[in-house]
Amino acid sequence: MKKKIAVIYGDGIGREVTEQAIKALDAVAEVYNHTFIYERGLLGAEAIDATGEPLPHKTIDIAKKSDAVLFGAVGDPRFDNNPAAKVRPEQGILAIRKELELYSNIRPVVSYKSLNHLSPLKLRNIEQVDFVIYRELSSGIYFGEHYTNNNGGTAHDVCTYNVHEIERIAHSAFRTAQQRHKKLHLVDKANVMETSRLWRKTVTEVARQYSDVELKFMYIDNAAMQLIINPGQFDVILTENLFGDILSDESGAITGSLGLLPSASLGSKIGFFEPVHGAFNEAAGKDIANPVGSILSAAMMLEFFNMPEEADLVKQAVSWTLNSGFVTRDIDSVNYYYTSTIGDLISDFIL
Ligand code: GGG
Repeated sequence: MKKKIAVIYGDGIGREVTEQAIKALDAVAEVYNHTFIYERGLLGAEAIDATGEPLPHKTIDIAKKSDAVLFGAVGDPRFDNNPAAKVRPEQGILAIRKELELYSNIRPVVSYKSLNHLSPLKLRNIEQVDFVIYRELSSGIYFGEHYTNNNGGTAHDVCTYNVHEIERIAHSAFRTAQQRHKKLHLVDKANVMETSRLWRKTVTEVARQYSDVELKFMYIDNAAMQLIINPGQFDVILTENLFGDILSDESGAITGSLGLLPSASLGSKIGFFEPVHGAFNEAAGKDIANPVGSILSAAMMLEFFNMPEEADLVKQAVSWTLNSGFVTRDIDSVNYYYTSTIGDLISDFIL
């Protein structure tokens, strides 16, 4: 099979982790006789430096002409607390999600027994967690109006949702729950927020079409605690944009490192694949970042290409590598391996 993949490194450690994912994809291509053609685009601070814009038109064109996008990370401290900055790198990632109509951000959280000692799982005698977060990606407070008035003394971030936006991701999440353990938690703040009450009403309606799935409601504050004390109760978590962003980073603590978590962002056409972690600029260029989140994102891309066997092989390679003690510095600060070494081990296993 032949596939065109847009590669966007973005900022910080984006380049070095994405290069390891490409190594894994190249190994898969060799074993299964596929052809993956890569084309590079710019986004984030790297794009602002080169063109003045966080998402140049050329990148949008490259992405739209591809079957999928493999993305690294966005963010650069030069733009933090800088009132003179007219654009921010993060505007690039929000804009490309809108351009590609990516509304469903899927973040699987699977723990590795050999890393349980790093997480609350050990303390609570929990052997393994395996759940998936469905984060709404194209609306909510991220895309509402952001403005100040009263001479900068008052700030506003507007959160808006409509029924259509909720329904489309709810259907995706329920379909996934049907193929898993048939449990879905809607996480919201319906005791306070009007948008959350619309989520409850709409999701309750959608649930009628999925009578085999058990639907439960949970407030975000409770969900944040339950993820630590009893993560095994979750199968599919469905939530809005901001809550999903926060809960998925928290889930990094459950697996032992945020660097392990992958994601897929899907909409009507193109798939967009990126690790959950951000740009971690302090580590950039040092070959110490964890490439597993990016490599597992490439595995999700293979699933999207309808290559389940290939995706499983990548996941097996990751499990073997971690369970054999080959880990990066975020997991073991004494006996650690470099980003590129982990990438080599994983691609060697695939080959
Ligand atoms: N690879 C994920 C990433 O770069 N995250 C940094 C970030 O600020 N993302 C904004 C968001 O995910 O909404």
